Amino acid sequence: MATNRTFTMIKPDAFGAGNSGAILKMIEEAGFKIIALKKTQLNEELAGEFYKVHEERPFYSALCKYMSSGPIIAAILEKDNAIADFRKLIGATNPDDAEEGTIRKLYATSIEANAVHGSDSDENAEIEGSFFFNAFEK
Ligand code: DGI
Repeated sequence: MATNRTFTMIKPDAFGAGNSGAILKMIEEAGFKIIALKKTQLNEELAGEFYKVHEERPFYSALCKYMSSGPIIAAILEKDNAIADFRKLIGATNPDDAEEGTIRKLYATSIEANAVHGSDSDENAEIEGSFFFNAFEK
């Protein structure tokens, strides 16, 4: 995957609340092009694999349960400076700390149910995108 790409998920809280359309609209209006997109649902094992880097953190088990608790939308996005610009658009991990107008400020309900995922590096964007999409889909 090119370095101008990032990977996102609309998490179970935001999907369940019917906010997927509004969030995708914000993403497109911010200049991101949708390269790949699917609705799916993780089970705990797959969520555990996706978040393996957090395996030692105290919230890991709760995070895996939460991320497999309902449908999600997974997407690969493209834009110049995609990683940094998308992290700015979604805001801080904890919605209490997120800036006004960010996706998490608008739609997240807690540090765990924080509406969206955004990759934190080019390398992780590639790994995470490939977790959900094969070579023909991206
Ligand atoms: O890159 P982020 O999603 O902003 O944050 P991260 O990579 O540090 O953590 C991944 C996810 O794990 C985050 O979106 C929500 C969850 N998380 C992070 N810190 C906490 C947490 N969940 C709980 N319950 N408590 C935490 O302190």
